[in-house]
Amino acid sequence: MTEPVGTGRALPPLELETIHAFGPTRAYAAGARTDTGVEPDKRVKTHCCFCGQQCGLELKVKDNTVVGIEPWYEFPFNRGMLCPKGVKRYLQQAHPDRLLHAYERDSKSPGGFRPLGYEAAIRRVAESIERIQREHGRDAFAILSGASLTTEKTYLMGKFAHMCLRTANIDYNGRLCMVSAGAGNKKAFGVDRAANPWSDILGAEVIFITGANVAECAPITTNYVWQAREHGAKVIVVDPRITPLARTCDLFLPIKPGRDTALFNGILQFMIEKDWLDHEFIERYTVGFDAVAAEVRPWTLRRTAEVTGIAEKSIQRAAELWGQAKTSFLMHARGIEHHTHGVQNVLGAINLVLASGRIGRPNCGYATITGQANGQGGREHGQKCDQLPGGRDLANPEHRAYVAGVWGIDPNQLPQPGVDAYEIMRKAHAGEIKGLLSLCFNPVVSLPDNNFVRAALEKLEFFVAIDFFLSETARYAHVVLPGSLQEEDEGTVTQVEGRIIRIRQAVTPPAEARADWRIIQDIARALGREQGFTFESPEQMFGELRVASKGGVIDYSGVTYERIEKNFGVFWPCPSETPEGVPAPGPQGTVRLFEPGSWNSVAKGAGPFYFPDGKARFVATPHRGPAEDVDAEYPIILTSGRVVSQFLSGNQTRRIGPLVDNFPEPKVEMHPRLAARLGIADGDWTTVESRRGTCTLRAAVVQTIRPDTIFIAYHWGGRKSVNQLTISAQDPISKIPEFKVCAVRVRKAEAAPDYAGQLEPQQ
Ligand SMILES: Nc1nc2c(c(=O)[nH]1)N[C@H]1C(S)=C(S)[C@@H](COP(=O)(O)OP(=O)(O)OC[C@H]3O[C@@H](n4cnc5c(=O)[nH]c(N)nc54)[C@H](O)[C@@H]3O)O[C@H]1N2
Ligand SMILES: Nc1nc2c(c(=O)[nH]1)N[C@H]1C(S)=C(S)[C@@H](COP(=O)(O)OP(=O)(O)OC[C@H]3O[C@@H](n4cnc5c(=O)[nH]c(N)nc54)[C@H](O)[C@@H]3O)O[C@H]1N2
Ligand code: SF4
Ligand SMILES: [Mo]
Repeated sequence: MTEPVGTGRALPPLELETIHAFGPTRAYAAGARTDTGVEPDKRVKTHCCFCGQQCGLELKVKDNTVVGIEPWYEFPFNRGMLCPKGVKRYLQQAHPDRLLHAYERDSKSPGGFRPLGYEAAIRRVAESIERIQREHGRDAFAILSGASLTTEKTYLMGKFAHMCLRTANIDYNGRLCMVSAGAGNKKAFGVDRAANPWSDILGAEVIFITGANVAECAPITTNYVWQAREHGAKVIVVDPRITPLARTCDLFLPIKPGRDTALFNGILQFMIEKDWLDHEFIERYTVGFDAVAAEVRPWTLRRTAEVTGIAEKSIQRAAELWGQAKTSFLMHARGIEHHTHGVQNVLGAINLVLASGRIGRPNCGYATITGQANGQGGREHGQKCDQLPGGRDLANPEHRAYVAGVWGIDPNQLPQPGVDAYEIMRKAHAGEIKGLLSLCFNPVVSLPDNNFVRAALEKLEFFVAIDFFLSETARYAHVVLPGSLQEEDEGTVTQVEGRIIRIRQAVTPPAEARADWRIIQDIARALGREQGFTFESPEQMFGELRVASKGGVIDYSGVTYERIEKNFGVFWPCPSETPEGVPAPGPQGTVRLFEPGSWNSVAKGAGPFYFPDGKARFVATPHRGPAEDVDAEYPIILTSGRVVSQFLSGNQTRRIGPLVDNFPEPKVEMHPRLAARLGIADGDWTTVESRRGTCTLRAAVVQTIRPDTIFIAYHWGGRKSVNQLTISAQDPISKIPEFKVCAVRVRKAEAAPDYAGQLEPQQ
């Protein structure tokens, strides 16, 4: 039997019943198959569309339809390995829910939308932008963009906002993801990129993993860690939950959510006491150590244990292992970054690395694990609210002048920095922002306190969403435009190591769907402002991006599609030319950052870090608690995150049956002790309440979580969404929301929840 691969016919108007009847579980109930059994007429080597690992794979194509996958063994990062999402990602392209036409909101039509011709839809979008900007000012129209997009598209989005619409207000979904890491890395190193190729993990003696559920969220990295362990590496994991990788580690530190700076400070203090420091490195390549040493002095083992909830002896053991290692690798992800002190946490982690001097050489490294497919490239070239291409700053007059020159405009035409993604919602709620275009973002599911987000979207005079599946957010749009899936377009992304790779087109967009960048250019044309928006291919956009990034910290000027193809990717920075006497980076670009003697340090005649003096910065990290701590009324900590078989807001993976079967619905993970106290048994309907909302889900009683904390995965919308509960408090520097801590109360539900009548698609 073969799986159905989509009917290739147009969907009827968006009748919800129809969509649900096609529900992915039923449509695609299948075992661990990697294809439909259909013989392909074409094979395309490309990458998985989901996480930032960007595993290489081969798509099998028949009659312009993706019919399966094959491993791509030569791609060096994953060598043919894939996680369950990568194995099943081929099931989305011919999915019956695929948007094939534009739609406009119409309360009389079934499902609330009626189809609209593509050209008419573009005209309506352009007229609405024009009217809103004329009546309320340019900044009254905002843009939300995404880091699952190719780098070419993210470059175009920044240019579209800043040059075509001239609005200050563009931001992206990486605001929920990589910005604490980015801000911390820039403060400490002067550059924001994972410092090492992953091959450096293999030879590390100690691997310190904090706030990262590696086995579920960066599954291929697990293999690197395990290979290191085979060679004797000791693995330390810090997490409020015993994650799958933690089950195989040497030392597990069960931290109380929101207390990571205290832990980093405590470990550093113990290292200072024992003099496990690389004095020569600190002296030669860093500044600011003394202030940090003074800051951490009060962090005795006892105090650290009290604040973090970790046993003193475990903290001491972590300091012993880390402090005395000869080679090491520290990595973290959102577990330490999704906090109102996310940047401080990142800096605390970096302080440990700098004090050990173990960075910038083989088997010695540090990384913040990229989240989204293009979580790295998506934060580089101008779609962040304060950014211009090349990692340049919108507020910097020299940077403005350079980019304006490339775009052929006067720098004064460029707006000043705008506000972050959540602030865009606040401004929409307050009536200051009247219009919104959203591409590749599903804020109704993914932003915190999403009852507020819904209310904000309802206030917009005009909202256009571009997606390939009708997301929970697109349901609030006045116009929905059918954009492109990753496999329907080409371009580049930058994966977790900083390696720029090629996404190759496997099929063309069906029916009236268009490549996202064509849609954006069509809007520019309909506005009568097509100058600068007449690209004919992603490669042409890449050509301009190279020039726009030249001389910036994130320099792509030496990167070409050809060079990427030849070398299994190119690592930035990769300038097209270096000053006389300075060695050019090798064919793969700058593979390992911060190597003394690298082209970058020779160019500065100083150390290898990305400040003029070439030195890294120690930054003091005073401990602050979370924005909302527990109290008598809301006594339990809620933290949130992911499961292996679902991806982000779930708009894609909730439609892939085998993935849904793996984990059909969110659950309230709690420790048996907490469950017993609350009179809750495994599987019971459980109501969780915060100051912002309520959510009823089944309990999963597990030994693997702290008794003072519950965990809920966030991949679902509507009444299953944990973001009804979360808090919109943000880090003052990075503006990341505090997804990882808020206060809740929990009780056994009086009755099963009624999910019927919800707008959001159920599995
Ligand atoms: N399967 C799957 N993989 C994904 C994704 C997905 O949705 N699904 N998304 C991708 C994206 S965009 C991202 S950003 C990454 C995210 O990857 P991760 O950051 O690894 O995933 P999370 O589940 O958000 O959180 C990681 C861990 O942080 C822990 N944690 C919670 N609070 C704290 C704390 O205060 N301190 C510490 N030290 N740990 C804490 C949680 O228990 C959890 O195990 O995954 C990427 N990969
Ligand atoms: N409670 C809680 N909330 C969280 C988190 C958490 O840990 N806890 N994690 C946060 C993190 S780290 C992240 S990254 C965010 C992610 O949050 P979002 O970015 O909102 O999640 P996605 O599911 O990636 O949404 C992207 C949307 O764009 C569409 N899309 C994907 N690729 C393309 C494309 O190439 N073209 C077009 N046109 N559309 C595309 C998808 O169908 C989907 O509807 O969620 C955040 N929210
Ligand atoms: S989701 Fe990530 S780890 Fe899994 S196959 Fe795709 S890129 Fe690889
Ligand atoms: Mo993310």
